[in-house]
Amino acid sequence: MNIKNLISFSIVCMFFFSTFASIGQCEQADVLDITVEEAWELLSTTSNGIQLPIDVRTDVEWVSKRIDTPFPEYARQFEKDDIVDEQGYQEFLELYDGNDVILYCKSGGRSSSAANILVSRGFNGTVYNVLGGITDWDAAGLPIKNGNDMPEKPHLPEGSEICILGSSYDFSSLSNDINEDVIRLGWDWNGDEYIDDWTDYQPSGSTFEHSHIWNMAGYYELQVISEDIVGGQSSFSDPLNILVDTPPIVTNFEGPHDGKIEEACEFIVSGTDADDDLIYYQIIWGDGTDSDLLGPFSSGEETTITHTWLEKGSYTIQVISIDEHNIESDVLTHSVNMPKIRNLFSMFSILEYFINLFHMYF
Ligand SMILES: [Ca+2]
Ligand SMILES: [Ca+2]
Ligand SMILES: [Ca+2]
Repeated sequence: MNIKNLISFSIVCMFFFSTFASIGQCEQADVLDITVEEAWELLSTTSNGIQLPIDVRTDVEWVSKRIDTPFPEYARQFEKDDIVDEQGYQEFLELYDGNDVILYCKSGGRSSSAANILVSRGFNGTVYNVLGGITDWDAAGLPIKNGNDMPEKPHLPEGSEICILGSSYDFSSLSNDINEDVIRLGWDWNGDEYIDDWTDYQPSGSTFEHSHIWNMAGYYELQVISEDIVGGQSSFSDPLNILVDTPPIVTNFEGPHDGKIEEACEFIVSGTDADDDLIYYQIIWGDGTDSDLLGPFSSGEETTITHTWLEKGSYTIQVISIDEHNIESDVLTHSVNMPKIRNLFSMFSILEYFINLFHMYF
């Protein structure tokens, strides 16, 4: 190998070395160790991004004492042993993948190993480890919460007490936590004390909203429960009693489409209600007058009603049915014509005049 070849070979070797070295660096675990003061700086404002502090200690340690940082960077718990476990790791990903997380424990040991597990498994987000853990945090005089009280019973839910089957309705409630912990509300839509939906965590005292669709008619007790981030649960709220019901349908409106003024026209109306509720009818005659509320009738029962128009013209009759819970049907329409002979005659005369004019000139 001459000098020139030797130099070329050396350059190629240096290139490969540097390339592999940099690939190696990219894959290298990259936990960022931070002091408690640096952690507080990150967690006391969102102007430097949102970081989620995660306590990796046991349930008992978590409940007895934890760091106190403001929403939305409030402390939450996920035990180190659960992060080690494959299923637990998947749960961790579902909650926090894509977020920057700050792990802490009592003095930094468990959080360091949990952080290294996350990074080695390719967790998508920056992983910080708090050196010295909650011990140093407390010693530095940073905010701490000790023990836990359960949140207060949530307010009676607000929302419609009569809901139409298959339609979406919004409900709201609120609850306070004496420790000012973030809380979430659990919604039990049918009073069986099984929580059907949880909201996301919000600060204590926030108004929580949730929508729901019932797919079976009947009476329901809607109640909510409040749970703080530490796991303390309130009792259930008082229930909001809700009737889920079906609107009636006007199935038939039978009668003439042509009539004479000052002569009564007779119509037959009937409707049904899937809940077998009693139903009423109201008819808007199109001439500025409405019928009285007719009824009550059983579902499917027919009734007869007459109306007399006093002026010539075309009228659109609107018929609605209302059930005993005041739920209205869709509108059914029926057109009636009270002939306008003279008007029609004059219209035809004008038309005839224009046709003759056309023939004269073209
Ligand atoms: Ca922040
Ligand atoms: Ca609490
Ligand atoms: Ca009904």
